[in-house]
Amino acid sequence: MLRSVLFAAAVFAVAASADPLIFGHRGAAGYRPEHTIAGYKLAIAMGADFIEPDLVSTKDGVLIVRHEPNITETTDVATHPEFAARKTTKTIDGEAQTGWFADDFTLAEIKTLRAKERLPFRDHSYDGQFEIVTFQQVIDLAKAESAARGRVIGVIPETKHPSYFRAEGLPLEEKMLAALNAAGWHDETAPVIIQSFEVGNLKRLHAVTRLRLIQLTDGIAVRPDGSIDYNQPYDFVLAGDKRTYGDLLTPKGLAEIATYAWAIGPWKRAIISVRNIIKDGQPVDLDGDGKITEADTVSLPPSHVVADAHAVGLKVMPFTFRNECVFLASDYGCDPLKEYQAFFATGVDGLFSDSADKAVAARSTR
Ligand SMILES: [Ca+2]
Repeated sequence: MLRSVLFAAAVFAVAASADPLIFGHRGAAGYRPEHTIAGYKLAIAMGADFIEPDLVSTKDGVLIVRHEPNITETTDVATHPEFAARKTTKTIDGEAQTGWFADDFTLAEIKTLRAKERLPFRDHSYDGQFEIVTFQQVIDLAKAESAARGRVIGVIPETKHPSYFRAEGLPLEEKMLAALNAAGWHDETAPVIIQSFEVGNLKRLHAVTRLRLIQLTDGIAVRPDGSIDYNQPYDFVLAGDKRTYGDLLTPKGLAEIATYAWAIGPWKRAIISVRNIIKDGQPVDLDGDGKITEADTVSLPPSHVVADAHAVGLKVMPFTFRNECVFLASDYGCDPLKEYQAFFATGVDGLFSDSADKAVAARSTR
């Protein structure tokens, strides 16, 4: 009797919970070059609730959407002879990188470039077709698509390398907030969530805006046994704070995040990790393709992160979900719907997907 009552209560709780939000990661990065209007439009057409612009600054202080200051891999800049002399080496968050950087180009110069697909195994037929867009263009698109479709399309911008850009004299946060406020978005009722892998800039944003904030947490790698090797927020490195993202995901760390953020956006391996099968001291190539990828892993039981975050009032929205078999643990049998369903079952409140169509399809079968 008691058991059946508990079961009924559990069913009610699941039925009453809100649908997890689907974020179109960099647009529809599984199908179109990332951070392009075409990609964002496709994500919206596929049912994404929010579109995700990553923010970096041009030399003249305009926010454009790119995943990193280094635009070498995602634009055709290397094929422009007039910019050959701009190739340089910079240190970003402690890492030396060589290439072309958004903060060495004016917006007018950026507008002469075209986007290209980053990953070699994805569709390159759209390379060279789409311009690099500003944050304002993404806001305008979300508004226009919301009006045209009669449903609200949210925007979930990420401040990329905020300490780096502030040190360069091109801080992101003030301009981002000004653009969001000018769009009429001021508080937690707005279809806006602001992301950062750094902590300090989110705390400063919390002091000046009521817009929702999401603390991203990263990791370097999954060890063969499924434990995670965690790195640090870069502002912690600069401040001499020794804590890692793993520390932020403890109950104590989550309680601190809850003082300034609405949600966490963890690397998905903090929620469901994976491990290799070890034979003779080596990981077994389960799919026999000659390479060790996530396809050669098996999933571990979910961690306590979702429950611990919910216990302090934080939503949980992990990244990144992708269709390709090399990104899917072997127990999903190369069916991305099974991965989404496994994560939805942990109680996550949203997720970042390169392929919003699959995420929406999986959500509809919850
Ligand atoms: Ca393999």
